[in-house]
Amino acid sequence: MLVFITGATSGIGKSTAELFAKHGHDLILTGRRADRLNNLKAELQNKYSVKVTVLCFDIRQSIEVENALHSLNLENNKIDLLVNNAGLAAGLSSLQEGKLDHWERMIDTNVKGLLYVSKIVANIMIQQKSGHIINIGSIAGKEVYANGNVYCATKHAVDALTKGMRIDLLQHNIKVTAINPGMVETEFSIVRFDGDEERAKKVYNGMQPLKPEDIAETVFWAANRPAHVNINDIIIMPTVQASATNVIRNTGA
Ligand code: NDP
Ligand code: 8X3
Repeated sequence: MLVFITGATSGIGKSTAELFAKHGHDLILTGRRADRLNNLKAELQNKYSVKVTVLCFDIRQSIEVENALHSLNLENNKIDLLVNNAGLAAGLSSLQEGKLDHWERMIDTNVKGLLYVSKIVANIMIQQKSGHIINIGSIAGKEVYANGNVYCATKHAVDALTKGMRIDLLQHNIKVTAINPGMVETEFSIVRFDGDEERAKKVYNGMQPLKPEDIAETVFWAANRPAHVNINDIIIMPTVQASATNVIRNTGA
């Protein structure tokens, strides 16, 4: 299998890359941090003898996405799986106090970036007459929570786009799946709070969040169902989380 994963420099994308490499699959990995991409490429190629291609680009820039994807030399290879994972939350504040820069980063990355990559890869898959697209959504795409406004809107957009893609690509034998995690400990909260690691740590205080490996295993499972089976939608949470905001914490009090 050839697996294309966006946002593979960290967290869920990186764990997913590691798991597919461990199972012998070749990879195309993307992100902005070239050093991390190159280190991961070297590590996975040495450890698992798979072929790893890295593409360094900012998913918000449609020209960068087009140039990077058109530079791919697929030869006789097919892209079997696209994992649309690159994404972020920026800020956690009321709409009236929100920062335009945060909103633009989230909308441009989570919605427009996902669209730029999906259009090109979907056309490759149409030529191949097969493929599978897995979108990493969120519980924030199923529920709205206080101060989550724009992040929740972008993940609701991912939910809608997943359904739209599934309908549009049905006639082309392309599966479309959404995997929607609750709390996963990655660099997500550090990015959300603009690098404030102390504040990020508090998000997971007294509770056991999911690990990025848990989501990687879910992606791997969904990608490895028989040809006639498509997994439409999964919500996956830590055992101590029941909804976006209902979390049991052991604070030691
Ligand atoms: P991380 O911050 O650990 O990873 C995010 C990845 O996205 C990085 O590889 C980053 O690469 C990439 N990325 C971000 N912005 C851009 C950009 N402009 N261009 C290219 N790549 C970009 O977070 P997670 O692993 O947690 O997040 C992965 C996905 O999971 C996101 O879509 C997130 O919304 C979703 N999610 C996360 C949850 C959580 O609790 N952690 C829960 C539910 C969903 P680089 O910085 O190198 O560009
Ligand atoms: C990330 C999960 O609850 O912070 O998508 O929105 S949450």
